[in-house]
Amino acid sequence: MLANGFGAWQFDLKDVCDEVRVRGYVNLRTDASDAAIAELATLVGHATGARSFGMVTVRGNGAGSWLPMHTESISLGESDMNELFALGCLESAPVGGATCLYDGRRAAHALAASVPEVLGVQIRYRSHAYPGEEATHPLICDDPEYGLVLRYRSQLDTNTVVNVPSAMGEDELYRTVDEAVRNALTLTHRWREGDFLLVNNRTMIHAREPYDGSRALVRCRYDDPRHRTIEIGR
Ligand SMILES: O=C(O)CCC(=O)C(=O)O
Ligand SMILES: [Fe+2]
Repeated sequence: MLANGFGAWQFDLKDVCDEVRVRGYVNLRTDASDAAIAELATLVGHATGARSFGMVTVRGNGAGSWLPMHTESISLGESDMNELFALGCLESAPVGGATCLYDGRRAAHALAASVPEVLGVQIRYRSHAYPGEEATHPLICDDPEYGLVLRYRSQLDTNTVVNVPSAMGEDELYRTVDEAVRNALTLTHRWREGDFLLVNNRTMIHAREPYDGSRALVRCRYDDPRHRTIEIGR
């Protein structure tokens, strides 16, 4: 299917599905409005087989630090975690604010080879945003489609390492994993208004750079059990 109607931009929705599965992300373009982003999110959801998505505007005014690297919705269990999410740009920050994507497969393979004691590590994740929610994930997950891949969120008070490797303390564990993730940097996405960055949450880890000024993104989580704001017709 070829989708038209987003200015001069055209894309093949089959390519979008392949790109996001194989490469882990794809950037599309639309107008920088809630309505245009919702329309594109619906088309993409239809093509990728999603049943619904939830849309939230994430608006900020300056941030002096990184948003820590994470797998989206990691406080949900493996079967409920969003497979795909997208960020649509309403307003890009004047300075900084890039979203970085890291290849969780590359990080997992590197860790498994160089620090095999992390293979048994599990981390329990809770969330201030969703009190009561918690899920325990193996740090290195054997995904039926993608093989060894990282499920991860950097050190936070809502993380609990279930079994710290005896040879390393918790701080060293996080330092080691953070470094492996940074070494798997795949994309530094500098935003343009109207960008729609679709991300494979089963393979990619993401983070956000510090920034100055105002910045607004629409976050669409597909098949999110907590937000099914928009149902996608079949
Ligand atoms: O602002 C960004 O670039 C990413 C935001 C994000 O990761 C989130 O809200 O989960
Ligand atoms: Fe996120």
